[in-house]
Amino acid sequence: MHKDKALLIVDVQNDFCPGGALTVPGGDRVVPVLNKYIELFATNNLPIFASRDWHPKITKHFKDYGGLWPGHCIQGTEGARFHPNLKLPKKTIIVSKGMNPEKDAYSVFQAFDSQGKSLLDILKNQGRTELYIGGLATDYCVKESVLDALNASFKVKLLIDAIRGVNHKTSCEAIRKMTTRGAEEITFEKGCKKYI
Ligand code: VGL
Ligand code: ZN
Repeated sequence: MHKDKALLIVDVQNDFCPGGALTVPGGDRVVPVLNKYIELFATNNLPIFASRDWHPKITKHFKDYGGLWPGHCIQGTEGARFHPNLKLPKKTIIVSKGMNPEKDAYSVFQAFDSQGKSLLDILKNQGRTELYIGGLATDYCVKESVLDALNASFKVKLLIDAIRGVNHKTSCEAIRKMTTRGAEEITFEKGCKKYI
């Protein structure tokens, strides 16, 4: 049965796409590919989760307050919205992270839904054991999310055709680390359709 699977779309938000405050090169190119995964999961009645970076205006995550990054994905702004071409179904479960002004939070396992439930609790309640993970950015949120998923004993399929990184070298290193730890690389054409 397929019921153990879920799609997890990481941070496909305007600020991480060209023209955004923290552009990931080619970030928007994951959108049409993710739309194919979305359609496949939706037609098979499998759950779709979308995480978003959801920062307060003032946070230690931002350069101005001691962190690494220019301001991005500030709650309620256009930059924090999902890319307009990402076709998320109404049933998509949206989880938000990065709200604590004192802490960085890259992994989706630090994200919560609108009722304050953690992603891990939701997945466990639903009995999901296998996560298909894609989105932005390969070398930060995708990497930390995949490693946390593996540590929590999920099987992970890394959607290699639907991720993009901030930096080429660190993205290559991230992919190596994720696969070494047990994530399996798949593409939509090779690997996805055959399983679902
Ligand atoms: C991310 C840098 C800063 C990400 C979030 O979603 O990968 N990267 N905040
Ligand atoms: Zn952030």
